[in-house]
Amino acid sequence: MYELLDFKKITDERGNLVVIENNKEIPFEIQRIYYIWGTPDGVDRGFHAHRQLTQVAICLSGSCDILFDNGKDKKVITLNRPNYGVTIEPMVWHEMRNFSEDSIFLVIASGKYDESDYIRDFEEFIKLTSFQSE
Ligand code: T46
Repeated sequence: MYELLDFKKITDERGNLVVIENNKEIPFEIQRIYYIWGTPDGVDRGFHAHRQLTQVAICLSGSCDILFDNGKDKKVITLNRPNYGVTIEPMVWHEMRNFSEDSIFLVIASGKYDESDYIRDFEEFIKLTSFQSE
């Protein structure tokens, strides 16, 4: 449903540095980066799946939880280190919750923004997942 990524830290007396390159630390060609911060307390985001887009999310500062749902199983993971990432795969419903006040949520995406790639209706998502007919 997702892959956890533990980016290599280059640490010396000046602090830490993480390197992210196309098709290396990130398992695709990077087309877009966006980031989210200033999420008010108690506000959740996401609530959609992507048809084709693959992404990697990193909480550069602070923490947040992501709920993943593939139509059959649900998992919640916490991102709370700037050297940890998680893939957001196509056809996985995701909801971001519990953003800390200092959170900076960075997303690296395999494609340009395309609203037609979003499935924002949960019932439609469930219909489109093959698990429903099992
Ligand atoms: C995702 C999760 C993790 C754009 O115009 N261009 C963009 O590249 C993006 C990402 C968004 N927008 C517009 C679309 C909406 O009018 O910005 C507005 C907020 O987007 P949205 O409500 O989709 O934001 P989130 O936080 O619910 O979801 C975002 C990404 O959109 C989504 O792809 O997987 O973060």
